[in-house]
Amino acid sequence: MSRLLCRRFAAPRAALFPSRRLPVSVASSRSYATQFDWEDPLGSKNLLTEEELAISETAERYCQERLLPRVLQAYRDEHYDPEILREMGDLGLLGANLKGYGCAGVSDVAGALITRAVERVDSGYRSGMSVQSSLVMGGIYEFGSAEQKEKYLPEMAQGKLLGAFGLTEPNHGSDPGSMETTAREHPTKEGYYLLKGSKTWITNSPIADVLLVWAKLQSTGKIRGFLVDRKDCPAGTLETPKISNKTGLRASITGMIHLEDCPVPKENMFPEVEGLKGPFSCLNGARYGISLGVMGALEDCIARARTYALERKQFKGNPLAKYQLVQKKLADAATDAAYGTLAAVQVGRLKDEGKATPEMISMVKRQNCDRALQGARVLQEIFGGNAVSDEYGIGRHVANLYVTQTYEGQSDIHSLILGRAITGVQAFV
Ligand code: TGC
Ligand code: FAD
Repeated sequence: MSRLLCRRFAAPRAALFPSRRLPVSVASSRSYATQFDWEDPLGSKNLLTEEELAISETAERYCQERLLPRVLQAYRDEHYDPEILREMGDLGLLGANLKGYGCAGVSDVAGALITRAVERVDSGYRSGMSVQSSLVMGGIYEFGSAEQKEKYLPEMAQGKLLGAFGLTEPNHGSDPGSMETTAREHPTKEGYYLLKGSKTWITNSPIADVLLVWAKLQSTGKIRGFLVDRKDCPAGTLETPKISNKTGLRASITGMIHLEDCPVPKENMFPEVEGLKGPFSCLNGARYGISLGVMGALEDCIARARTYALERKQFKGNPLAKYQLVQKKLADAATDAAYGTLAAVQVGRLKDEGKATPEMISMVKRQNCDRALQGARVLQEIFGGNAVSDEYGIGRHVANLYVTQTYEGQSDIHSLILGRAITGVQAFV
């Protein structure tokens, strides 16, 4: 019999069937925490290790002290400062859950706590980091040759080499399997492929030193991953124009990738992985990071709306916070943030133990992005006309969260992934 069961059977009858007069010891063992923490309503901190709490605090401090003061102007100017990735590298925040190559080797949960800290400030800053850490470094770590890992990972971990991940094309977003970008054997230069095609909506592409481009090998028709090293591309074979005038994610930099028979050495191709398994495996890590990341954005919306509701007075000098409809908006959003956080931590724990499935990640990515966007949109109402001023920050989160719901698999696409897993019936074809 387990010790837990022994204790239960040995318990006094009154403990199992409590009367009105409970013994003091039983009453105190069933007592409640006195203080409800509106910033962590379901006590998710209790699920974290000391190390994870310390990492989270370091990341939160950096983000609040160094990123928050820059974001308003960066968003207005649609400017991304690559120095940010170098600062993150100095703190060990890049590729933090990878082991070796100068990476911190922390848990997946800790890695996601970093994304939450960054996204509390701005989803665009988190985007720049996710692409570097999960999509490019994660891809090289999982599928790169020993030489590719040695060559790229240490400098990427320091933010000295910047990465971009090129999967989406102008004609193929949700359906990357139909991509048109190709790689063919160089007709005259042995050991080289020529890459041809266009990618669009690519985070970091205008500033990236190394672009992980997914292309179909002409000889086999199979998708392969290529590390396109900008410094080695002859003039006119690689262009990465910036996409300007975005309505969301303006503090990140987004662009296209045009490849015009760009020569790439064979040793820059991922040696083994073929097909969509390659890019989708990279996406598992990034989608997981987003699931906790967007909870940071929602929490920031809650904090901002709560402060505003307490300070703004309408009708007989009452703060908005006194009104029931306003309280319900805050209660709904806080509940979504608390549930979403617990779910993301649980999936991260399973991921750390090798027990997570891609469908679990689809579930938390979809749910948390949807609830964060919905919550932010409703909380925006509390600000009335002032929501339209960028200085209140809420409109920026709403615009950003639309993008998080769209990229890395739009929410309806994740519904179909889940629907397929539940029914066994494929909805995509
Ligand atoms: P499907 O038949 O489902 O799968 C093809 C092959 O891929 C394997 N696979 C996975 N492997 C690992 N992890 C996953 N999550 C995987 N999902 C699928 C699968 O086992 C199969 O392998 P094999 O060996 O049998 O060939 O392929 P499909 O074409 O039917 O896929 C449909 C669908 C809708 C699920 C898929 O195309 C999809 O997820 N579409 C969404 C596209 C997307 O997420 N794009 C993201 C672009 S990158 C980006 O947005 C970065 S933003 C970054 C930032 O700024 O933060
Ligand atoms: P579409 O595929 O055209 O879909 C449009 C709508 O139709 C969506 O709502 C979708 O859910 C729906 N739809 C499509 N197919 C179906 C179906 N079968 N059933 C039901 N509904 C369907 N990509 C990269 O590769 N790398 C990046 O770094 C990157 N960064 C990005 C940064 C930003 C700011 C943005 C906006 C996008 C980025 N993307 C990136 C691209 C992103 O992943 C795609 O936008 C996304 O996958 C959706 O593709 P799409 O825009 O072509 O939409």
